[in-house]
Amino acid sequence: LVKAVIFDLDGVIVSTDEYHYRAWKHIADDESIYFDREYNDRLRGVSRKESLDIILKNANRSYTLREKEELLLRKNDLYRKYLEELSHKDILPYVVRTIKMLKENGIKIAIGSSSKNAKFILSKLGLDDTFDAIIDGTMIEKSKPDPEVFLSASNLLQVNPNECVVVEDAIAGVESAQQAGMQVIGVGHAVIGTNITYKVENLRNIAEIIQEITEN
Ligand code: B16
Ligand code: MG
Repeated sequence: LVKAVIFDLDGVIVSTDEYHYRAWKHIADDESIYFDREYNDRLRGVSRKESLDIILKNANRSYTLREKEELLLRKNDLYRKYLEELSHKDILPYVVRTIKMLKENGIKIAIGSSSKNAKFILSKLGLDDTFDAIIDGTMIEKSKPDPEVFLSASNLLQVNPNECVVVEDAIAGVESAQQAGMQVIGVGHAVIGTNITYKVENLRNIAEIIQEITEN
């Protein structure tokens, strides 16, 4: 039985993954560190701090804690500038329809994001009052692939993990959901190599997939 669907935010509800990429690319270029879209896929679902550590693996010198703090601030400032421009029209295709369908069927919905900017993004999209629960990067100790974010969401919803379905675009997020004992629907190119049953390009057929999971 499916009683709740927990959505990842960046890359599932909205294409902020592209803005993360541009902001990190800017930082990497300034520091003369190699960075491309393939590297960016490794940052999906991973916290800001851990993302920087992954990027700095390509640097030819080491960075002090203070320098790292400064880079993190700069990256977030750049990223927030992109976020300022967000509005309802940036919600990805089929998202609004999916949310409506789930609500009509009495299925609870939540957000499970590693981002500390999640609430700001949701308000920009006009989705602040849409979800039954929101767990974001400010509320967790361990980022994806740790299951904490999704377990906290199911806890807040008061739904058993095995009755939750997670919708994710990141390998780290898929692992997180699997460790939480939840079903996963993978979205987009980054999860193609994972061993999950359901992989989609967008949320178009989510209703049918949830129906299938319910019947199994
Ligand atoms: P912030 P999600 C994640 O969000 C992003 O996928 C990841 O790229 C980012 O580093 C992380 O949030 C932290 O974001 O810098 O805004 O705190 O996909 O879990 O919704
Ligand atoms: Mg994501």
